[in-house]
Amino acid sequence: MIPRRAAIASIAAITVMAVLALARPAACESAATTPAPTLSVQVRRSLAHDPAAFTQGLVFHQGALFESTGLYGQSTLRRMDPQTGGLLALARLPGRLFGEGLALAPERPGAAPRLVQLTWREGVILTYDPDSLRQTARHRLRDQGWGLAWDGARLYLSDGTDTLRLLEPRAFAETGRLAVRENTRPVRELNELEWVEGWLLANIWGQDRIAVIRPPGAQDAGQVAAWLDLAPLRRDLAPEAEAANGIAYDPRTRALYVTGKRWDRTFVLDLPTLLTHPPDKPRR
Ligand SMILES: [Ca+2]
Repeated sequence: MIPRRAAIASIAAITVMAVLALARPAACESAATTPAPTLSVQVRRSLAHDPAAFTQGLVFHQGALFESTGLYGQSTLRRMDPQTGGLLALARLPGRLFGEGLALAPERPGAAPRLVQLTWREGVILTYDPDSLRQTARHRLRDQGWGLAWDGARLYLSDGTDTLRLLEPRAFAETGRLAVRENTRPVRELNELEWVEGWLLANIWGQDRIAVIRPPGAQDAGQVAAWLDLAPLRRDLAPEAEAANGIAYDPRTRALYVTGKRWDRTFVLDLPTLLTHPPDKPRR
């Protein structure tokens, strides 16, 4: 026989469990259908950008902006002054290579970082000395290359799908994958990438917004936490400006540099508040 007090406690526990069981599907459904918030951006200043540059990659390193541009016969690697946007150095790619994503990554821990430039469909990754823009090596790339970012330990490569490939930095072998979702919806055509204070940022092909993605090791890895709205920047752009595609980050000034294909300006944005702290770790 169960004592009366224990019986009441059991009934109370069962009732709580039943309420939780009923509440859970509704909570999940709500979370699965709520879009990630769209955040407005604050423009700090803007600088000149070559309106002929078909931007595919942008990265900041030691006081300079580096850019990769695409199109056959027009692809380049550039170093620019981040104050004025003025061109400091330029290297041209062979006419049969279409330049794509760009990142700085050392071959091994402790080594000086070298520039790593993807090509679109040519199956080639090129590396360069960032000071001279002299090509130092050539590697094989499986499938297409779109965007590239370095988090200090591994590279993230986009290829136009909803899934990022994780690569080790020596021979660029694949070590993992990250499927990007907004709730349950796959986020396709991920393009230019940037690693910012523990978050992964991605342009989406043809859209004036940047996805803020929770990276591997964070809670809800692969989920879009927010969108950065770039649409208002169009007001200050020539009508010829094409897709937004170019994100770089200067951690010293906490500034985001954003530009796009054939944009005549590069915008320097304040770091959105969400990005001032790294994403949460998984709950235990
Ligand atoms: Ca970038």
